[in-house]
Amino acid sequence: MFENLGDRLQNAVNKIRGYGKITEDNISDVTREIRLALLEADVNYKVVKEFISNVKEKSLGEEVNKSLKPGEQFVKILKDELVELLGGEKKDIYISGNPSILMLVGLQGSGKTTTIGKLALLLRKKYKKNPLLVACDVYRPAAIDQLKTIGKELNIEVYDEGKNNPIEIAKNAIKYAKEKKFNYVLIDTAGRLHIDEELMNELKNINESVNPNEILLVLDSMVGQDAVNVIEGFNSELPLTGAILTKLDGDTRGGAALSIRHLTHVPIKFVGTSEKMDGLDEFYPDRMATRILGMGDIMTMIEKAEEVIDEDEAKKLLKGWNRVNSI
Ligand SMILES: Nc1nc2c(ncn2[C@@H]2O[C@H](COP(=O)(O)OP(=O)(O)OP(=O)(O)O)[C@@H](O)[C@H]2O)c(=O)[nH]1
Ligand SMILES: [Mg+2]
Repeated sequence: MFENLGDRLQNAVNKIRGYGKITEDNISDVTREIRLALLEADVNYKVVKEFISNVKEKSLGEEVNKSLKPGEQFVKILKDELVELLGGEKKDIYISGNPSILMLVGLQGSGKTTTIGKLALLLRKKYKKNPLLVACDVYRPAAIDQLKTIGKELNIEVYDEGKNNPIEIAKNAIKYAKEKKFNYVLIDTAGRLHIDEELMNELKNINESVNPNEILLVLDSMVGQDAVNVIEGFNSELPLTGAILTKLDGDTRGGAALSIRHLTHVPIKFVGTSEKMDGLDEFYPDRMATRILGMGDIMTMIEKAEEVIDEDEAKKLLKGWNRVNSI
């Protein structure tokens, strides 16, 4: 993912690296290339327009940072704007409930059941949680068995009541989790080909009955631009706390990842990167931006320059402090 975008952005950036000065003239060539690269990566055109205008404005208006060459400063602005576009700070998953309750929702085949397993594994490994999986997809014939197989592979218990009412199952599962001291409950729900009223009502009822701390929408990144419509469809009915983009390992242009946050304000919390149970990463906007720009060497240089700036700032502060103290 993002390989093409990364290559094209790097080409654009290489051009500007050598410039001694950034002007309206020499920057427009480069921003045009960046704009095309983003559009080709399937980023929403409104998002692209705003992004380019921000980058332009900042790079022309920015105070000259003595430690960076103009081209490097441009790269820094580009990276910072990309981080913002991807959501800024990393948004953590809720972990402090006893039990914490999480529900995964999404269209059919988006990766909910697989992701439940991956999340449970991550919560156990990284956050030392004791998770319980709950089978609330009672419609697809093999859904319960699929979750049980995952549970068995990970040695994590699955709560199911066969084809009982999903709302009852969810409520009973929470009771069971409290009794048996599970501190994280992950609810798998049924998917549909399209967002329909029946599915939404069921999800709303589960939400009202168990009041989850997290409702995460699982999205297949292959849906591209349509991701925004899917999120809006779910978000107007359910208070989503985040999204998980799956199948980023596939042949996707990645534009959805870059458009979602800006257009819907729903943060991406995780990304799925393989079919395997360890194929789930927490989403760090900063790391993703660096990966997209693929410029380890430039980034290191920029970070060093920033440290120098910080030192300068610190010295200034210290001077002021000494002055105050000596009065
Ligand atoms: N390559 C890849 N495959 C994935 C990823 N996440 C899920 N899959 C695959 O996508 C397919 C569908 O996954 P499921 O977990 O069954 O999806 P679901 O949303 O539960 O589907 P329904 O219950 O039918 O709505 C499976 O073959 C998974 O192995 C991912 O991040 N990368
Ligand atoms: Mg499923």
